[in-house]
Amino acid sequence: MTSYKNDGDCVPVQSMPNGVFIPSNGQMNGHFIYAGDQICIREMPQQWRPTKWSREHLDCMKDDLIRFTPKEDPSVTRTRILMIGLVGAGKSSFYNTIDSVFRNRITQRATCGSAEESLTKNYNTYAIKDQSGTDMNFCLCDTRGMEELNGLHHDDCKYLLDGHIKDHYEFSTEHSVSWWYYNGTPSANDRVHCIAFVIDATSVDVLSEMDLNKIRTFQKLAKERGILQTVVLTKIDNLCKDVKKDISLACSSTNVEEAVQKIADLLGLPRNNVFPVKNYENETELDDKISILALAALKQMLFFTEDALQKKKEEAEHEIWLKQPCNIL
Ligand SMILES: Nc1nc2c(ncn2[C@@H]2O[C@H](COP(=O)(O)OP(=O)(O)OP(=O)(O)O)[C@@H](O)[C@H]2O)c(=O)[nH]1
Ligand SMILES: [Mg+2]
Repeated sequence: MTSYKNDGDCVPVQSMPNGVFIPSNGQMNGHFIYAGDQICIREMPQQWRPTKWSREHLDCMKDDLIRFTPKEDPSVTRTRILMIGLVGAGKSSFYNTIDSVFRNRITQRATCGSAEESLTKNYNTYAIKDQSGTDMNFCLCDTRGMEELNGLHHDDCKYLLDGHIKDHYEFSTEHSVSWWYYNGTPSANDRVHCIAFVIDATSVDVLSEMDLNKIRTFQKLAKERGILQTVVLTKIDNLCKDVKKDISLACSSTNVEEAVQKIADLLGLPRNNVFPVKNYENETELDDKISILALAALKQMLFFTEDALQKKKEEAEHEIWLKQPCNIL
């Protein structure tokens, strides 16, 4: 057992994965900080969203996702998550981040980068494979970013949610989907079950009314269809210097907490539908903390989608019950 100097006191340290220590009295969690050439220990602030940062927790989430099967609606065998957001928000990078975690290396299947216009032009459905090469029971759908003046065509928004748009369709701001890419008989699996609004955390304070209205158009359509709405709040590393250095501080950073609260208020969603993440973008090696935030977001989205499907089923059953002649007064 080692001990380190903590404001004059010697704190016995039990374990130190990635600079995090658990003192033997178990009463305090902390981080090493470097003051000049001295190592000190700073107490870890209270987390506003309690999160575990261990490798065991990461492996556990991976297993949960590999085993995940939608159960609430028997006709749905693969949960479809649609990523919607402004240009450069990090939609394609979020898919790459999830794919990287399961492939055990940094991957770049979806093209990402910075440009004035959206780099992603097509509708791309990405299945994610487990380590045996089998597709898991969820998919992430990437879309063209909504530009300042041009959004997705209004009809395409509805068609997307209802599963009418075939994979690889190239979005146009001028016209809606052509018959070639139109699926006239979508299955339950083709329909969208969860929307992830992908939003750059540093843009939350400066989102224009025009941008918000584009998001709200989708929200209205999602609400009419009982589709779950969530937010993936990206680039939290650019929100706070401490978080950039150590992603595990995301859940104790007041900057991140405020951004989560703000976007939840703007979109009228519960705070726990907002998931702060940092995508893999500069890294060449996996980092457990980045992976933990991404998988926590995905896992919660899938579980909440199950709840939304259950609610929809109950509402449909109630509708049928109401229509029975003996129940009409
Ligand atoms: N620092 C940081 N950069 C990020 C993060 N996520 C994405 N980026 C960078 O942001 C830029 C845009 O990311 P993309 O994933 O291409 O964004 P997009 O939403 O798919 O953009 P379009 O397809 O053009 O609409 C890229 O340069 C990414 O490397 C993040 O969490 N942190
Ligand atoms: Mg993209």
